[in-house]
Amino acid sequence: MTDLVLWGRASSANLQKARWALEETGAPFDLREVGGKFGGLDTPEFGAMNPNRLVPVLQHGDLTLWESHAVVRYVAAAFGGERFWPADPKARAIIDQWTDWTVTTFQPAWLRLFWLLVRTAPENHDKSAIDAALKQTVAALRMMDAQLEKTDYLAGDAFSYADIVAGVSLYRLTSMEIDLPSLPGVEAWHGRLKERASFEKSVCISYEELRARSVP
Ligand SMILES: N[C@@H](CCC(=O)N[C@@H](CS)C(=O)NCC(=O)O)C(=O)O
Repeated sequence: MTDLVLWGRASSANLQKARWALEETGAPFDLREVGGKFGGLDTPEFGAMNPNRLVPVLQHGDLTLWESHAVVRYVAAAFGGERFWPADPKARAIIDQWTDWTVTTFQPAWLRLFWLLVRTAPENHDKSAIDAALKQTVAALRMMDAQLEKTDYLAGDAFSYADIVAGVSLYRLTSMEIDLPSLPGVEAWHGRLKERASFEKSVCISYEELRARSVP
């Protein structure tokens, strides 16, 4: 029995951030699947937990928390020690910098590409929109690559919260039908993340249930 409950569907990128952070700490938690094919976001009970009606939501005793990054930071503070969110202000500032950049620049680009390619039926694919989203995604990946040629992880030589927030993109980016340029720094970083059981368990998850099908 645990009083730590994570609500959301395993195929959600935002849920994956929270799940990965929890797995990193080893804190026992229950995953209760809601959202997507599981439904349940429109009930009064879910609305009382999260008026935004999105996943993830974390419950820990009397705390109910939504917004994936707030959840990751809470998990880090409550269970992580300094494992992926150190207290040192300068180290934390660089982690926050890469995290904020991911949320404002990298994530909108790769998620748009994912929506255009996977969540839109093939007959409705918009080639020019796909090309534009791919260009933005590659520009962001090149920025990450330049950093990852210098350091093992995004915010330095230690794994951090920034790697969780950016790393949830990797399974999708490498399994979508796109041509990515050679990015040795990003590829080496992906290899390092794959060595973490928490990454494999939380992120390397089929998204086929999200794929838009052609209408026969
Ligand atoms: N800013 C929110 C966004 C959450 C969000 O967009 N969640 C999506 C899944 S990634 C969702 O709940 N979609 C509805 C559904 O799964 O049914 C966060 O970071 O937690």
